[in-house]
Amino acid sequence: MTDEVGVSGRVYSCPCAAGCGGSCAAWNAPNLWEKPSGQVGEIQMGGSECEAVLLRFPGEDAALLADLNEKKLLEILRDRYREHRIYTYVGDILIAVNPFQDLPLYSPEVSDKFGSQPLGSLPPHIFAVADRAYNSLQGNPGKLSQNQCVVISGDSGAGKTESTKLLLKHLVRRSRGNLQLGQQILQVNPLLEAFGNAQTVMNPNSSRFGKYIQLRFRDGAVRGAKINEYLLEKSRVSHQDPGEKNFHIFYSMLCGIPEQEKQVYGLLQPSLYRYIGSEWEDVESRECVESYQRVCNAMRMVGFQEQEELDLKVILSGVLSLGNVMFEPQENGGVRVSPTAMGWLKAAAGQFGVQEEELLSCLTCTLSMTRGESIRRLHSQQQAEDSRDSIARVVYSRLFGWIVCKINELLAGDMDMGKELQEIGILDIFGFENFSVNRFEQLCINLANEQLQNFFNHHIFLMEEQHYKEEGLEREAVAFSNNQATLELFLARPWGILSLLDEQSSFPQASDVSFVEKLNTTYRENPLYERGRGCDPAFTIHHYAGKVKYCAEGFLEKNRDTLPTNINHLFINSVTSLISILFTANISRTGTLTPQQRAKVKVSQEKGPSRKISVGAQFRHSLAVLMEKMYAAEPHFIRCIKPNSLNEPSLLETQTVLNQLRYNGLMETLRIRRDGFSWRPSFQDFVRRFGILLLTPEIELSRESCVRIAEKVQLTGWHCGKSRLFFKYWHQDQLQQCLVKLREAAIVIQKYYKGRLC
Ligand code: AD9
Ligand code: MG
Repeated sequence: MTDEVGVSGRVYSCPCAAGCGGSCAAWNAPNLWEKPSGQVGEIQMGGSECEAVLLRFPGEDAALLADLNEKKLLEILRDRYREHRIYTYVGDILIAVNPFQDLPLYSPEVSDKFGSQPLGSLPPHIFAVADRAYNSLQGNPGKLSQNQCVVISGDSGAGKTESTKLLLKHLVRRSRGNLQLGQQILQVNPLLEAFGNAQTVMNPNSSRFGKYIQLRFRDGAVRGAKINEYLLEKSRVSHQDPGEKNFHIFYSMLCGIPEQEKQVYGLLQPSLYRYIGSEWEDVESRECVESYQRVCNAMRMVGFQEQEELDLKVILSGVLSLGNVMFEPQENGGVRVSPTAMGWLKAAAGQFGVQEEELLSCLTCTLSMTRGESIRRLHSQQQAEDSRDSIARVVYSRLFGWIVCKINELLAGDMDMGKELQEIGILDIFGFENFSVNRFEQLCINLANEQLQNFFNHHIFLMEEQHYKEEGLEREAVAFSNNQATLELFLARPWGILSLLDEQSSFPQASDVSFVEKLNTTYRENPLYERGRGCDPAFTIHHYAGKVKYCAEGFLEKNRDTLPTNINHLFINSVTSLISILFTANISRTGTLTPQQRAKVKVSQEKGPSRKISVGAQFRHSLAVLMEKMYAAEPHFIRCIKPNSLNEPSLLETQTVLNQLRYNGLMETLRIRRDGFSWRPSFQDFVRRFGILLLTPEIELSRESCVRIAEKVQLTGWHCGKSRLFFKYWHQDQLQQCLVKLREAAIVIQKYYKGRLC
């Protein structure tokens, strides 16, 4: 007999130790002997001996283990990972360690098994999280149903997007509503990934946008879905760091479109395009062709009309052509298009459906109105190149927005307004980023992660306190490393980083340097801020996940996101109807444009530009809307862990994992378990398990019995709530030892009497 927290395959003996063959009362008494991870698990009777072999692996819920520390958690994860057990719970949080290989864990049979078994009766799994959300959506007795949200977080390449797909797959299968809609929800993914994902140094299929997918249900059946997208990394269109690539769609289009068809879109040799760059040669693969086919199928399924599909490819070709337009300085201080690049300008204008001269004018000069007079300022070479790249980026990002609109139209399903829908939201947002050079994009991404960490803290700690309150326990608030101050550093008005950035962005004379100077003076005393060293404008922020140094070059421009003047006007009047739609103000609400809408837009254009909202302000707003939704829902957390930086299967690097456990709050969660009252058995469960310690044949399953037991074994520092007891993790050990001693005494007595009888 062992009381050690178990190991899979270990033989456990019945405490009676008398060869009862599994028929005695002790064997059948639940929880009389410690079973690994405190769960009954699957056990197999072991022959004539009264033994059981534990089939379930231990540590499935790390929070239930005594003596919890990061070393132990790491060991558990490593041992489980070795056995391809990639999922582990820490309380109600699921840890998912990326296997980097296909495991037979997600078949329809497994999905059905999860759907049909009681929660908690099967090993940790992502499907179980989906089931928990789905069941909670239906409401429990005495509890109203509430919208649910699943928050998936982790480093780049940790498996967030794969987890999202698995959740969707299981939910769609379980809900068995509109089958066609269910399939469509799953099938739009190749389209989203083709336009929104790219190869990075961290992940060959990295999502370069965040998304919140809302699955809508009525009577348990899925009735519709909506995708909200955040912060597409549009700078990637015109610039990729070494080892990185542009968005997948460019490569799959270039190798997927048959040669003879390419001229329809004006597409040339892939290696000629600057925006594709030197990374071309290794991408011409069958996989690329297949992915192009998947994208085309998805477009048809989403309901793209033939003309729209054609326009879309022409516009993408236009982006590539525009990228090749080069400039050279002229004596008058302005620029002209290099003679060798004139063909590219012509091609881009044709592909965008606009006049070549007008496009040229948008690239080479700025027009402004002063006292009714139109003033023309010539661009420098740098300004002309910036204009070119910003047009390419805006076209691409609007195209992406339009695709998401089309997808949402399709997935809106049959949601009639009569009856309210319930919702499960799944958040797959880019992980915390800390590169050698961190730009404005990283600042926004890391702010989103701060916000999520704050949400996580709020939920975990608030729940803890709420639980104590409900049970009538007076307790001091649990201490935790609160990142509220960091969030305020970003979001406070009027002195937060985003506000100061907006303020500086509105001054025409301000620069990235003056912005950083402003930060330096404002946050002189702030321990979360460090001024940058060296001559480049830079600053460092202490994030919950570590310090990040931001290079402030380009911050103001990216925040302003200025478009060359007249580009809106030019594109709205394009003969390529999709371009015209993309530059219409209400693109975010509808994917198509009626002639009336077109006329209305023209009028508003003539009235002059409306006040433009900065990128930072837009992001702040969408984050606030998202958080509002999430705070109103019941959350479920999945923490994805990247086991190694090489993206290799069966390799778990201790330090890599430890860093992630530390900064994504898991160690903190373990600490709450340790410092708080992590073990909270109900009165009944406690008496059933430890009542034998009172050595009385009949014992009531009551509060009084609990108190008697605890007093008998001289426990200190525990509390009694209204329906349950509150123990520290080590109390369980103490009680367990008492049981062991009792058992040993029983064995001695049995032997003694056996000997006497013989
Ligand atoms: V990023 O922040 O978008 O750069 P993610 O989304 O966290 O990142 P992703 O889901 O793309 O990572 O996973 C990276 C790769 O890990 C995938 O392309 C798969 O090859 C691999 N992966 C992730 N999860 C699983 C899994 N459950 N089973 C098998 C997986 N492979
Ligand atoms: Mg992803």
